[in-house]
Amino acid sequence: FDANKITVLFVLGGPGAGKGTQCANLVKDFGFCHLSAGDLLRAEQNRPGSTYGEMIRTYIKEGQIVPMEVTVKLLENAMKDALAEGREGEGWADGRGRFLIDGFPRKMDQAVMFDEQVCPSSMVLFFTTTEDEMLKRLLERGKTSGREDDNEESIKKRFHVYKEQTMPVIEHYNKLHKVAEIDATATIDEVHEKAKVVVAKIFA
Ligand code: UP5
Ligand code: MG
Repeated sequence: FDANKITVLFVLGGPGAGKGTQCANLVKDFGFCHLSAGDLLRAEQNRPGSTYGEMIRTYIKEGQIVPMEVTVKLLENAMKDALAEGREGEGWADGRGRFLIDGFPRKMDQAVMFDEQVCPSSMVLFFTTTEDEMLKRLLERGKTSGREDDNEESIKKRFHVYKEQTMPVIEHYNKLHKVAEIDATATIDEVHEKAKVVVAKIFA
C-alpha cells in the first residue's frame, strides 16, 4: 500500500479495555475503515473450508497470538477489499484512506512485518484501564457474547500474553513518540470524548 494514499492508526490496549467500542464511535465521527484483527480471525475460523479454522480456535481459546503470516494476510486482504469498494474512510477531506487497525500488532514480529511489508503505521491509540475493570467487563460480556475466550481461565491467559508480548510493542512505538494514551476507565461516552480530541489532533 502507498503510504501517501492511506493512513493507518493502530488501536491497542488490554483485553476488554474498550478498543472495539471506541473504534465504532470513531468511525461515526471520522469515517475511518475499522478492521479488528480478532474479528477477522474469528470470521476466518468460521469460514467453511478454511485450512486455519481449528488452529485459530485453539490459539484464541488459549489467548495465544496466531502466527503473524495468517493475521497479516487477513488484514492485507481486508484493506484491499475496502480500497476496492471505496470504504477506506471517505469522510476525510484530503482524499487519503484512513484505517483503524484494532487489536493489532500484539507482538513485535507482527509490528515489524506490517510496518515494513504492508504500510508504515502513523500512530497508536492506546486505551488503558485496570485489570479488575477489564475482567469485570469481559465476564459481563461473556454472558451473551458467545466468545470462547470470554471465560475467567482464558481471560487470565489473555492478560498474561498482553503483558509479556504486547506491552513491548507499546514501548517500541512509545520510543518513536507514536503512542497516544487514553484513559478508558470512565463511561463509554466520556472515553469517546477524549478519543475524539486525540484523533482530531493527529489529523490537525
Ligand atoms: N465496555 C467497553 N467500554 C466500556 C466502558 N468505558 N465502561 C464500561 N463498559 C465498557 O469492550 C469489552 C466489553 O466492555 C464490552 O461488553 C463493552 O460494552 C464494555 P470491547 O470494546 O469489546 O473491548 P476490546 O478492547 O475490543 O476487547 P476484546 O475482548 O475485543 O479485546 P482482545 O484484545 O482480547 O480481543 P481481540 O478480538 O482483539 O483478540 C482476541 C484473540 O485473537 C487474542 O487473544 C488472540 O488469541 C487473537 N489475536 C491474534 O492472535 N492476533 C492478533 O493480531 C489479534 C488477535
Ligand atoms: Mg475487540
